[in-house]
Amino acid sequence: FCPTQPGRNHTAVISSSSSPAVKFIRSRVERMSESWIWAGRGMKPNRNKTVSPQMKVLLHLGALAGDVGQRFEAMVDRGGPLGELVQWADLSACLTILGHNLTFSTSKRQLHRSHSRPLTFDLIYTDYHGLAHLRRAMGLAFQHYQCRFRILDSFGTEPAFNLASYAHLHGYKTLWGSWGLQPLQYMTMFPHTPDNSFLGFVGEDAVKTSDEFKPEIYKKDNIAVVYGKQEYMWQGKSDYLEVISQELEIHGTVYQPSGRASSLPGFVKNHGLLSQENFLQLLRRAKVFVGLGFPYEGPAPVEAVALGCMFLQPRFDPPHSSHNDVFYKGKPTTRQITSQHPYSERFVGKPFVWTVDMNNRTDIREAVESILKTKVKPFTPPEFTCLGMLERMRRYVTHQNFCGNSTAVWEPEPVLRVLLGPLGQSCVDVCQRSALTCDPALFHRFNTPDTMVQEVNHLFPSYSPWGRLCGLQQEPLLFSCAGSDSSHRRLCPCRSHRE
Ligand code: U2F
Repeated sequence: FCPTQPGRNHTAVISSSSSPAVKFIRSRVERMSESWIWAGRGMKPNRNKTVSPQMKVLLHLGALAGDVGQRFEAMVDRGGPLGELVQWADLSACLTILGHNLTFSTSKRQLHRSHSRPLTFDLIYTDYHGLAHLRRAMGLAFQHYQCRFRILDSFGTEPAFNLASYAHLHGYKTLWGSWGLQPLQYMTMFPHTPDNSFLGFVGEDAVKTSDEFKPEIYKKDNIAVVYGKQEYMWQGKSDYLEVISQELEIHGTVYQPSGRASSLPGFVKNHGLLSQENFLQLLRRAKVFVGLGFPYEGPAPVEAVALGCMFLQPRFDPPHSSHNDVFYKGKPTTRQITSQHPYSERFVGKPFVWTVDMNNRTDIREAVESILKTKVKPFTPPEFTCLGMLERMRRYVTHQNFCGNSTAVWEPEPVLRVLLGPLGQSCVDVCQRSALTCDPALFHRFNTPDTMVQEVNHLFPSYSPWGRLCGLQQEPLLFSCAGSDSSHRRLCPCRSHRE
């Protein structure tokens, strides 16, 4: 099962295999195995033609362990979040294809067993819950070995929240942050900020293992599938759905507890929560996938577009953020969420993604009419294909080394363009406006103590027009592409990138 590096041994220790979460992961990996193998065979050899060393990797799924795990497991078959499981499944398939040796752990107890004792691994992928388990299991060694950790962190952790002392002093203390890791050790579900590493998942269609497009598989009925596995997500959305129902038959996949009457609008054809395979089958028949505003930033819209649907979703004006939204409150990010799925809105866009004012019937109706006049082919952004994920993970595993003194700079070193942004803009925005990307590993090239004052401040290096002061960053852990405020003009390390 290892086309890229034949002859290598793999042991994937999958425990508690009867748990609903592990079952979900296992069935996803099995369903997609052909696509993974096919993509593995299609990978170009490493630039320098060397075989990268086989790593001993521990995957510790902290969210499935202990009391938190019991609550998570209980929700898997009742409409609870599955996005994280999608990522774990794809990460384990991807690392297997790359030839690494995996051990899978889903309980605190397993961390004390000899086959999964953390100290014996080159790399440890875990999540925020798992970090706490590892600290307990590793004792004093935790500090020493933390450079080997990689944290699956869907929504991201910005540098200002990561450094405990700084977060405490400046009001960035949250429930999750403050571990003081390198910001690139946090791996996100979408490319939120280049301060973190973008892990992603695979959205492509497993049926399409070769490049040819088979239109007969995607024969569309006049139906819309609504995004929302639990009833509460539908509350207050009837008017919006009613407008859509004038043109399309509305289908749902909402978990329905037995013996309880449904509160969904009468025009909805509810299938109940479906297995992932059946859910994807339904999307294959649908013209539109309809976002209700929650859940935020999940995998389903990418899957829908990959299966030839258009995604219709609400715009958030004002944007949602940790300041005004209970879900983001306490998350270590200052991101402003402009719609249910900002990645799709920004990077995919029309004709695949339509973002509307949910309270404006004319806006909704016009979007639906335009959608019905539009034909799209299944589309998967390259970064969400098996091949894209394999290439990205190979580069991370080979080049990201947080254990030495070196900062992770890609080879060959990119050309740096230093841009001075306007007040209030982050370096993510400043670089993006010039079709470049911010690279936090390049801050050190111009953050040199010539004439500038030095300070510990996640907005530095920057220029403040009021005091006419240039400021340098003193603490490398606070180099931040994401930081912005209205009194600093950020000085940004931008470089070109592959679209
Ligand atoms: C996100 O979690 P969710 O689980 O709500 O994310 P979704 O985008 O809804 O989908 C996760 C998977 O569930 C599958 C579907 C997706 O791959 O194919 N599925 C299914 O198997 N059966 C069905 O009937 C319907 C969908 C996000 F990922 C998390 O990080 C967040 O915590 C959560 C809340 O924002 O949203």
